[in-house]
Amino acid sequence: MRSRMVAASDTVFFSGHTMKVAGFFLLGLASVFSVQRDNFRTCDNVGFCKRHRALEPGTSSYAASASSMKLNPTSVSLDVLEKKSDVKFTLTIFGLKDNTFRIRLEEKDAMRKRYEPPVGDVLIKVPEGEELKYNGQSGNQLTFNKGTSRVVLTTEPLRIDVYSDDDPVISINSQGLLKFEHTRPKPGWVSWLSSTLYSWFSPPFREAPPAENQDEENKEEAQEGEEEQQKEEEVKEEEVKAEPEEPDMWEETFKSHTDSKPFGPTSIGVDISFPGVEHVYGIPEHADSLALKTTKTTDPYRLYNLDVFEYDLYNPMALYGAVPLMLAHNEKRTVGVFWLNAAETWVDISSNVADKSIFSNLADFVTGNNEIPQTDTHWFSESGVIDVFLMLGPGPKDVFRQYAALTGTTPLPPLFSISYHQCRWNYNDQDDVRTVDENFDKFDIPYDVIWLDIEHTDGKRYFTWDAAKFPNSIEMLRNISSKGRKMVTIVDPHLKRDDNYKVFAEARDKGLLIKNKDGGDFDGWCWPGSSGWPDFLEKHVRDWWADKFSASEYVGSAPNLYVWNDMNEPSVFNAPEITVNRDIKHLGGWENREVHNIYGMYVHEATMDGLLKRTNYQERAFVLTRAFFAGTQRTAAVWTGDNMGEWSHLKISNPMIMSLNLVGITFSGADVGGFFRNPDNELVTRWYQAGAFQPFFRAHAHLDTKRREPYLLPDENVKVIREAIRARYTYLPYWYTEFFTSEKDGAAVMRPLWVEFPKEKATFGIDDNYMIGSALLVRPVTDQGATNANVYFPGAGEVWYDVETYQTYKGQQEVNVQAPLSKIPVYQKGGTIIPRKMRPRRSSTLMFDDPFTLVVALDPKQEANGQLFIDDYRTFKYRDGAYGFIKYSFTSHKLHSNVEHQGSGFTTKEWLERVIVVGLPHEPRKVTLHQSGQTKELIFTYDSTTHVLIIRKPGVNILQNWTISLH
Ligand code: NBV
Repeated sequence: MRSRMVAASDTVFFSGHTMKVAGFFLLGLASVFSVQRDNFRTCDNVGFCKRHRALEPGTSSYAASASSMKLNPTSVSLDVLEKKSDVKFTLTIFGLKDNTFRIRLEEKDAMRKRYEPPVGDVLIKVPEGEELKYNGQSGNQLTFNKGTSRVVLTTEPLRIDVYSDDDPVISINSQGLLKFEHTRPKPGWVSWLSSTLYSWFSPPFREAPPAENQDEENKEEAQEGEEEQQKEEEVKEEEVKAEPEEPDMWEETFKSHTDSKPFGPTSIGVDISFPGVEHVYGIPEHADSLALKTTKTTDPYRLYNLDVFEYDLYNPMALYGAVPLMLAHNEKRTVGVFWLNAAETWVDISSNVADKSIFSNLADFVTGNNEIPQTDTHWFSESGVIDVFLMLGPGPKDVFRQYAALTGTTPLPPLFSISYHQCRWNYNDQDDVRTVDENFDKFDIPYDVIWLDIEHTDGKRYFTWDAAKFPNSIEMLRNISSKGRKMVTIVDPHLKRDDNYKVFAEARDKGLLIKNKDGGDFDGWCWPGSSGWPDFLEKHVRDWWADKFSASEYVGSAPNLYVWNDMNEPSVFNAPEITVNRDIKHLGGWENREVHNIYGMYVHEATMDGLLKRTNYQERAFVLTRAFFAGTQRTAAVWTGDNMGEWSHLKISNPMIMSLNLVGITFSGADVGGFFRNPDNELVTRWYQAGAFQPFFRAHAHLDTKRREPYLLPDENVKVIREAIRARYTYLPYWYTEFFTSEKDGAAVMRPLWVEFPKEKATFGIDDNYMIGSALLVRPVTDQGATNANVYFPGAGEVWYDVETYQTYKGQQEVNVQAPLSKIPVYQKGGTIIPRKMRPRRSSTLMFDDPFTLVVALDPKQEANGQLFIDDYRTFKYRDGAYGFIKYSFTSHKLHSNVEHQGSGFTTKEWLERVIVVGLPHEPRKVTLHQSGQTKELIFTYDSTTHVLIIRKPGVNILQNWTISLH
């Protein structure tokens, strides 16, 4: 049984636990575990989705005028005319640094400004231009060159083709699906006037506002003005040729909610094709396979930040976050398309290969066999402008770098945050926290962070504590801090409407809350009951929020307390689709429909700023967010929300997290164990094994679930889970180094195999094997009762080593390996060197000074390379150079340590306690260490069956140059 909250007229939300809020009734319902689909709109009941989807490929009615061309050193702009309506647009093509183009299409004489995320918020800066050379006109085609790429613009019908080294790689509007719903007066002057008056109160409008208080005389003038305006409108209606109006253009109703749409239809859309490509990826967040599917028989993939309760798998429904970035990949090349738009967006995908297999008869299929594959995508958003970045790779890591140059990277997380997190809704009180903390020690299981969910507050008033349950939070925080541990508390963005709740009262009094369509403070329902939401789009509101995390404002907090932002889509129980109404107003005058997908990012950004402020930006911090957008990676880690304790959800966690990694959100994970339901011991155990090898590693569970802290399981499971968590800790130096390099180059940390083996077609559709960095291959077991697993070992000529047994596997083959419950199939690639720390401790902080083990896995040429980044594991001093970066190479029987960077007086106590050389065919006679002109003989053991050499106690400080020779 579980409970469900329903409004009188409308099912609004499942609370999942018993609570009573005025106006709502709680019903106990028998369990039917799947999403309540009718809470969410499908394309069929979204006006603009229907309108764009109904377009048939064909000739575009848009034409560019070559004579209007304005050439600039790094860009070109032209007038574009939509011929049915005579509406004019401006098309601009920008050449950008590093094999990137930008294409913008804006309405020329728009009645109302359209929202674009301010530079600095999504784009980290104005992207750097690069020379775009005009190469002349031939017929109706204009060509522009940049490096080895070129853009061919066909003026009529408008079409843009992008070539890389003479190969066509991206084509825009080749199917003629471009549709830009221009701003227009509402049909009928009365409603036009009312929408205009309405518009006068909002900054984004072009028209100057009228005098504030019209007196009687002015009224007459106003009337005349109205008549004039009416005439103007008639003229305009003549100028702008009549387009068929559809009923949902000026108002839309979903369930009991009516969207007033004062500005009418404003959507934009266009088709983008990838010739030669069969596989496209990205555009999270969806609970779907990594390689995106054709949407011929489903809805398009939807991007609209939503709190979807008990989400279903393998479908294109929207989830909590949105990143409109797609990667298209084939054996030759990877390209990326970033659709910079914060409004609701849908993406249709069709493929001449996939769709053929769905629809065609056998004959078609056979005759079509030789066709070049092509994936066609169709993007449309409810508002905004068309602003598309084309990143031409040519490799996956080039696209990561190109996208990182636009939206930034994940800053190096503090070490504790990539360690293990123990969460639950809820740890009930201080005693509970103490008991959990002690049990981890008693059972020798490391953990770094314990989390508190909403029940820890005084009546869901964030930044407060329930005084009866947490009478002395400072003492509690001090206790865990003595073992280097931290706490995370939840801070949601809804503020209880309670005059005595300081945070709310302040927000209201200072006018910081989002408004309803009529201008009053928006009042919605969430955990605390009637609530208000700060308008995080405004910098001054974010600054105000950030200050709430100071020690004096967040009473009972301490420096080792970090924060979790949930419900920041935002989730509103009694509003359409469980989020704010589209026509609510932000303080800058924007409607939520224009900015919806970016709101959550501003919430976590302000939270991160608050945490950093506490130490005057000296110590790094940690924030977890549920809602996200392009740029989220800069200030928060992401988790995949309310999954279920089911095998299928364990399985999908891998492609979902990989998908986030592909779009720069490298620090991401899923609730270990599954949020809803009671997973059995086997599932919990397998989930720990998977989570230990995913970037963000946190166990979490719903309030109504049975306790499942790892030590509560039967001995057999505790043992396996302990090993999995410990394995995570041994690999922390490797994770940390990967996060450091990813901060620089934006590379995915958890990578699909094709990122490392881009030419190997067999990897393109693989969801369940992945790489961490370029050295570790992981294949978590995600099937109930499985004692074997199929592992795909990529790379012709590569050799892979089982990290526990050192058994070897050749590349480019699938092998069914033994995987009993105790086994996590993890393999190190021959040719790599991985730094580890093998001494089990209670938390990562206690490992700061621990010695390293280097695992040298030799390739068939008996060579290997690796690297290690070290710093103080917690501050920003590494940005001033206070860190060590060491390169390792093994060649000609010698292992070299080469300190590439040691700066700003950085030193460390860490040292080298062991070197394991794997794949060494013969036992050496002697092993010596050479350092600063001195030679020392080292003790070692060699196993001739596994071909593993273990060299003991080189004893050197880790930040030194030395050579170990095998004789
Ligand atoms: O705050 C309660 C939960 C939280 O535990 C979970 O992780 C979030 O995704 N929260 C959602 C609200 C309600 C869930 C039914």
